[in-house]
Amino acid sequence: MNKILESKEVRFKFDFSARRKELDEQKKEYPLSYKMFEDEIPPQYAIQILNELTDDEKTIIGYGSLGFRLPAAIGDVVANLGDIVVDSDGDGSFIMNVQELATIKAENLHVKVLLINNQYLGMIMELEERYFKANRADSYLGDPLRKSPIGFPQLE
Ligand SMILES: Cc1ncc(C[n+]2csc(CCOP(=O)(O)OP(=O)(O)O)c2C)c(N)n1
Ligand SMILES: [Mg+2]
Repeated sequence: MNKILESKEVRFKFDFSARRKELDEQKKEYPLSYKMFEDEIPPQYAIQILNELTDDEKTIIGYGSLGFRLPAAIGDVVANLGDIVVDSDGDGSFIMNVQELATIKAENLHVKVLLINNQYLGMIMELEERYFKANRADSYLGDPLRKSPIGFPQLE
């Protein structure tokens, strides 16, 4: 791989300033807003607090492919890309590669996890609500009988 990269003279550019500028403009145009529901923690609130508690430059989070973020966070720690590495993950995404907790333990890596545990493949549930009369197709992640919802351990 190294030889290929060298021979093709691939240049890695880590200058995200244009994208950051674009995002800053979008944030002004579409400021974050959400409802609070008594004891429930809206995911937007959790992410907002994460942003407040950490410095954007040093916190690495992932978007998009499920199952990607936990292993990606491991890679970030190993590559020493951030002082604080947070895997901010949905429960559906997290369980896709949950075995990597063993890697974190074995290698004693300082990966933090902010788990948005809503017991659902939430985006799928929204599509079911909108287009399929709320007919569920394995989007619920808990006990199918709903007697005892699954829980996640308190990770420290
Ligand atoms: C590897 C992969 N498989 C399927 C999808 C399609 N997909 C997008 S969001 C989603 C559900 C995500 O559930 P969760 O991680 O719990 O997040 P939530 O929407 O509940 O916040 C799925 C299945 C995807 N993005 N990546
Ligand atoms: Mg979820």
